[in-house]
Amino acid sequence: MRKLLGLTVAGIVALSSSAYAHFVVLKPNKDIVEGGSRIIHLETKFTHPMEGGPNMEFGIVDSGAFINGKKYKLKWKKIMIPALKGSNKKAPMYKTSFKIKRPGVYQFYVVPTPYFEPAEEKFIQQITKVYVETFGLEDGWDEPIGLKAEIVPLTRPFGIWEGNTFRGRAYLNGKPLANAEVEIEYLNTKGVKPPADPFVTQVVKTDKDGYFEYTIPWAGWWGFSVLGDGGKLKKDGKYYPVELDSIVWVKAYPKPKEVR
Ligand SMILES: [Cu+2]
Repeated sequence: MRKLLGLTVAGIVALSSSAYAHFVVLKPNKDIVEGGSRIIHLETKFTHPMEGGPNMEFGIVDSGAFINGKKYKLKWKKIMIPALKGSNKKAPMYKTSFKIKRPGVYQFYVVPTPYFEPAEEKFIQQITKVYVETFGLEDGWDEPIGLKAEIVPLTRPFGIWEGNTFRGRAYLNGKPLANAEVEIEYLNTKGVKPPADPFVTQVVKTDKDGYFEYTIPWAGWWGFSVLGDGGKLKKDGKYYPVELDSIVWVKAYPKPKEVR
């Protein structure tokens, strides 16, 4: 996925698995709707957000919009995009539109197909959520929606400034996930060049009760991915581990220029 500089793939993976952080990106065109159009546009990709690619193969097993215990289905349109800028190899992304039914906080989620990562000899499946607050009703963002792997925010996941601390609690099969790695990446729309590999993916860990926190350093969309154990899956007669992750995306707004 990146230049290996003469090291074997296994060696590279042992050195730095974090540099390979995969993320399902789930992004609405706005995180807050106060007026105007009642349509929210969403897109999803399976990629490496900070590095800007490559985009990888995936499908959608399940998805929806949750509000007050009610689930609305989403219908996705598949669009093939270059795996890397300018390459002939293609990977899918998906787009959908959702009409706001009533005011409140919508929790959008996607359950992708498990992806086999040959470099790590395992499957990766990332259940991903994003929140949209609509028409002034802010309640409900702190409620789980019953996903197999799920982050429940303790920081309200919309209306966030850069420099705010995002706090969440990770669950796997309904139980708090202790001592797990949390990978954090910026959706790099500004051409930010990390000074060294460890800057690509920020890493924190959950505590014994599944809590984690991270202070968002600059404005933009940020993804939080808690790594979990999803058992094993068979491929070509062999069993491989499944990394079952829970992801949340939040948008941080720039510090106002009056106070910079
Ligand atoms: Cu990849």
